[in-house]
Amino acid sequence: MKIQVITLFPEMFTGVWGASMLWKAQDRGIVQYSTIDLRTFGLGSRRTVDDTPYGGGDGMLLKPEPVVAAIEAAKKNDPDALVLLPTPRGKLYKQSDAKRLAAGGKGLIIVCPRYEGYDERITAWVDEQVCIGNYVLTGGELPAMTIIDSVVRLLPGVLGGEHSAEIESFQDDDETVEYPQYTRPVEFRGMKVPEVLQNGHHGEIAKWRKDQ
Ligand code: 6GU
Repeated sequence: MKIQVITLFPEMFTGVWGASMLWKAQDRGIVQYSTIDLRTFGLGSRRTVDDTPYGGGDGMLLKPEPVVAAIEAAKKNDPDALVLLPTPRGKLYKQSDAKRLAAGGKGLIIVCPRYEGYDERITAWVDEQVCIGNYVLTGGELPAMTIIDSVVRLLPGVLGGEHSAEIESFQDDDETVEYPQYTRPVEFRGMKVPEVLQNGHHGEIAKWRKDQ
C-alpha cells in the first residue's frame, strides 16, 4: 500500500515512520511511505501557497492551485489511491474506517491543511473529509499520522499475531475497551495481580476479562 502525504512539514513524519510497527511495515514491504512537500508546488519565486480569504476574516487559506497540483502529482504515482482531507469539518473517523481503508487495499493520499483552512474548491479532488475528534488542531499532520497508524497496524503481516488486532478496543465502534492486563512482578508497591489471572484457569480468566 502506498501512503503519500502532502504537507508543508514533511520532517514531522520522519519520526513516525522511522519507529516501531510503522517502520516494520515498511521494512517488510507492506507499505511505502512518502511525503510531497506542498511548498514545491507554491506559486512564483516565493513559492506562495496561501492567501487571504474572500469576504474577509482572520488568517490565511491554502490556495487551490498548489494543493491540486500536489494531488495530481501524487495520483500519477498511484492513480487508484483514495484522497483524504483531515479537517474538523469532516466525518468523525472511527475504527470501522480504519478497517475499511486497510481492507480496501487502495493507496492513500492525505492532504494536510495548515493556516486557517483551505479554498473549498480543493474538495472536488478529495474522496473523504475526516475529523479525528472534537478538538481543534493546528494542521492536518497529526490527524494524518493518526489515520496512518490506525490503518497500517491492521494490514496483514504488520502485527505479530493477526489475533492482536481482533481482540481489542472499539472493535465495532462501540464503547468497549480492552480488559486490564498485568505482567511481573506479582506484587508492585503493595498492589497485587488479581488472583484469578495467576491460577491459570482459562474459563475463569475469560469470564473475569469479559466482566471487566
Ligand atoms: Cl482532521 N484537523 C484539525 N485541524 N483539527 C482537528 C481534526 C482535524 N480533527 C480533530 N481536530
